[in-house]
Amino acid sequence: YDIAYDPPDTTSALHVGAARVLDANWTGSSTVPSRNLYPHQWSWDSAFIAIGLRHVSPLRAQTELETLLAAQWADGRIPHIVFNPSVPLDAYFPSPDFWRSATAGRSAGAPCTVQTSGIVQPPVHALAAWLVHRADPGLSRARGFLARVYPRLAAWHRYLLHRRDLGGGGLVSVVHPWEQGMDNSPCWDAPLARITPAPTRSFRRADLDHSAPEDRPTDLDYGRYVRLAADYRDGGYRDPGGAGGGGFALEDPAFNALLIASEQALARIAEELGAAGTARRARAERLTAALVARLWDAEAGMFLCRDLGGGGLLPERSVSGLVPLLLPGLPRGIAAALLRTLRGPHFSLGDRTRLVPSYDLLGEAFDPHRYWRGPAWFNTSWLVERGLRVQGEPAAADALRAAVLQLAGATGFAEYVDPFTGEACGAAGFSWTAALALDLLH
Ligand code: 9WN
Repeated sequence: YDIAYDPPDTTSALHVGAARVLDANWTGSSTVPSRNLYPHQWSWDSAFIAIGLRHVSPLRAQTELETLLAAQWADGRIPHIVFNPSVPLDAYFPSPDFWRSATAGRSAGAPCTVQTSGIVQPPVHALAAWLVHRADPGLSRARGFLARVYPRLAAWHRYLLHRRDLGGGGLVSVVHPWEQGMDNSPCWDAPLARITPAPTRSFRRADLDHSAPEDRPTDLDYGRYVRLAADYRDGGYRDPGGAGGGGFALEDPAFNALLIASEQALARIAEELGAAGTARRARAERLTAALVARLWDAEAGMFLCRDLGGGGLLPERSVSGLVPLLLPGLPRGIAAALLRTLRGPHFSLGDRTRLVPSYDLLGEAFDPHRYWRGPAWFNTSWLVERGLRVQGEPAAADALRAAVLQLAGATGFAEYVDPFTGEACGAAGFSWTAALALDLLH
């Protein structure tokens, strides 16, 4: 027995490491996802970041969301990027001079005080706002946090539900792969094949200055991303603009499940502010029914993406189709099937994988290193961890939580990891990895 032996406290080391990443990536009013690769503010990153940051600084977490919401467009959309004017134009592509929000987005009500992109990202924000409030209700009330963000969050949901129901079935559509957040998912291969790529010489990618080409989307992917974004911009960012005419329009399970979870959070926020949450809860129920009616595939045992360009339900299996586990209102049989799929050969959680792979291990397009075509990401694993708790699977949730914490620390808070080996891929010191590890520590 050695009385001087003091085993290292790995929990607090992880806490300190994660808090350091968030400090290093803090700009004074928001947090960049990664200093080199993503030097501006991203929409769904900020929501995940706020969820973790609330454990370190509830004030900074509130500020993170307030900064993002200050860039909201008059039509209600929250842009997927808010640009930092002090970052050089060539540090990230596409830069503000590509999006031209203040001019091209004028009729959609883009702000003139700040430059933004014109597309959106998944609506995690109301959920984040509610969780941030809960971390320090006293500070939140003293600053009028919820009272100030509520109208903006309500307008955001209104935009999605009224301007983006391109399929007419009650769900929200995305009009660009960057909107869904899983940029090069094999789910988009078929619908993207219809898009004529912009010539590679017409733009210069900045991402390859900071990360390995084999971990990133291809030049051909980028040509199509650029074409779609430029067409949307040239149409004044008007909706509906993506569907029909050979464009790109899809109903995605994760995007819609996050909207439902956020609508439930908005009901709680309304009640906290002394209003009624009943209509929002009823809407969340209707959206859940639409999700099941339009995107559930009993044979696949999971939710799939619907291609509004004529492709119907797309056969590719992505982690997106497991995210609806988050929803407490999911029919029991569907939740049970999703759990079987998560543990089965396509995702193999708890068997061949410890974090949830982004794409089908048995899929033809599976690649353990290429971005959203197989690697495991921390935000989707966090969502599935929450989902396992919602569905009454605490042991599986505990195992996933332990894996997130261990791999976040071991990889230096990597952007994503090889789903079999846990090897780090993409950027290091990635903000949402640090933030969501912090959240699971608490
Ligand atoms: C395009 C910031 C963002 C994430 C996305 C992720 C990646 C951007 C890019 O980085 O997308 O929006 O340049 O590749 O796919 O989910 O929000 O971290």
